[in-house]
Amino acid sequence: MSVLNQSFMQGFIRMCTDGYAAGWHERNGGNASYRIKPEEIAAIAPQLNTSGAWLPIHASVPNLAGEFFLFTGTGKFFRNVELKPESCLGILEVDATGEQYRVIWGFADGGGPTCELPTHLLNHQVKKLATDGKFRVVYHGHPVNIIALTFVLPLDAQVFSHELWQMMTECPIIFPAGVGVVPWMLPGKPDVGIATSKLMETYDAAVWAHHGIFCTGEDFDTTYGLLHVIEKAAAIKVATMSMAGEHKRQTITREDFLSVAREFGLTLNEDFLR
Ligand code: 2HA
Ligand code: ZN
Repeated sequence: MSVLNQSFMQGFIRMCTDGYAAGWHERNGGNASYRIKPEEIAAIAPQLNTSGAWLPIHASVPNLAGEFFLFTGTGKFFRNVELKPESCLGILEVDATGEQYRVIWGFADGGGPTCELPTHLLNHQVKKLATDGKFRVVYHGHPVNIIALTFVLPLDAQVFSHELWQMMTECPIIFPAGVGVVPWMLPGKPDVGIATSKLMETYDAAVWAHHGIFCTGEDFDTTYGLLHVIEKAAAIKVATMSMAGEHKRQTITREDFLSVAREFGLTLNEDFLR
């Protein structure tokens, strides 16, 4: 079966297409990656080309040595992923030291993986360790409302988590750890990757001030769904602030959150309930 017909490829393309339709990927905005399962790589092995050069990752990911990833490409538009997946996407192999990668499929018009490669791989490394290998997806988008909130709320995980949880009853069930917040940093560099991956030890999502958000998860549905839920909660926050600033006539209380936690067996960060 061709690489393009594999179910992981189809799921990845659908996530990109849906993210574009949702408005999170203007021009070449956003990027995504998936840690491919050994059996998925085995199924396409004859179609991979391992003659390419090893290139520096500019980050150290020894825990990902020998792993394979599907990535969106630098300068590629999510809008085009479904039409030209073999140009917009590529499969990478990480070397035995976790310092280098090579392209073994895709990027047919040249180019390579997203400039956020270090952040993606550092996040994968943290999540692989933290979830016993379960998490396989890292997804970055530029959703309007979450970005808007980074101009008016303090850039603080407590405030963002608390406010987003309050906007919809299901939020604490979907992201019980809350969300991390990275201050404005230069994108596409190892430093922002290190800062983000440090937060991923605690959270499944990290807001990037004045830029966007990174979400991680087990599969495409839950990772896409996490970004979707956070952005919807942010939209409700923006709507309430547009009507009444910081004023809330009523809201979900600390006791309400605690009863949700009891009912669903969640451990909510107590600091974020204040
Ligand atoms: O253009 O979103 O963060 C891709 C990006 C960089
Ligand atoms: Zn971005």
